[in-house]
Amino acid sequence: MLRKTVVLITGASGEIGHGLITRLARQTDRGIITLDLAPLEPALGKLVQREISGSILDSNLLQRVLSEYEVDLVFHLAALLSTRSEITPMTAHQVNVEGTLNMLEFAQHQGESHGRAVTFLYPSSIAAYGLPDLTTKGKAGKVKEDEWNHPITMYGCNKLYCEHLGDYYTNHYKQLSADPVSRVDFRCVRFPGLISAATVPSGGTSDYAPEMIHAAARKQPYACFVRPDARIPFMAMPDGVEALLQLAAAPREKLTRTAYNVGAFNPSADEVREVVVKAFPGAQITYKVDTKRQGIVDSWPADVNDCSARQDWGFAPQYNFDRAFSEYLIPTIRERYR
Ligand code: AKB
Repeated sequence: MLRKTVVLITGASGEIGHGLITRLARQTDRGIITLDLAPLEPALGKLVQREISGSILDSNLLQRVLSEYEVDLVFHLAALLSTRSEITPMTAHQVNVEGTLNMLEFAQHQGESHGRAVTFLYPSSIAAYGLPDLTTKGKAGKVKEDEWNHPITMYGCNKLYCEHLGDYYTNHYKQLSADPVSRVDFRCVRFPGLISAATVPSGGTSDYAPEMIHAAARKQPYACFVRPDARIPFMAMPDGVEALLQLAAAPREKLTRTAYNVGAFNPSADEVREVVVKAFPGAQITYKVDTKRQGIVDSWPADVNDCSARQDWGFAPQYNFDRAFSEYLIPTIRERYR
């Protein structure tokens, strides 16, 4: 029996999955299958060929997917984010590392079964960086991919290691065997904090910015857990989704790296607050700094150098700080809570 050729999205019911399914369903004629513990929103469920309920840690389930479908593109989005990972580091390691290893093996076996490389898209994060103190962060400026790779969080360690695992599967897989054949084409975007108008994040440390906006739109008070001057890069979700799709479509020979920084704007927490208060007059946003979560944000760069992504595969975000708020976040979020 012929297997159906499909795109597989893990962790599809999360924030990136939400945007990716909507956008991908418009552009691909291949079916989309999803794998997640949590169900998709009903409207998203209608856009996919099959919604599989289960875990990336379930090898039997992955075997069944392999026998039924010919997958040649994987978006492996399933992960525990940085704050949640600090609460349950062992679970984070299982999901973020062992889960990713399972998915890389799955991709290799898929590729072996149909004879082509499986393109494997992996969202890494600015959490892969770790700057030792604020003076260094201030001096570092736009951090390049190979600088400051000393993450201080479980999640950051998981992400950085999985970037290397992906590189191993693509470039060094079973290098001592007589005839090693890698069937995984691993490509990775290091995302800044992503801000979506459609979903509220959970479990991340960059969540203060999206939480501030969604709380103001819902007329709820919000106490921001970082200092007003805390600064990291952010990106509007449509640009994040576009980055994944662009990198997936890039000719392999153009790629000079495994992991690519992507950036868009990098406001301080107070600059976000100002724009939110202007859009939602009366918004009650105060500060109640959580020194431990602040420590994590302080270890992340204030900005990233994304020249390689721009040069190699034409990354060009559509939303700067002003446009992200005036044309995407504020109107869409306002509509959402009307
Ligand atoms: C988190 O805060 O954990 C994520 C990230 C920056 O990767 N949003």
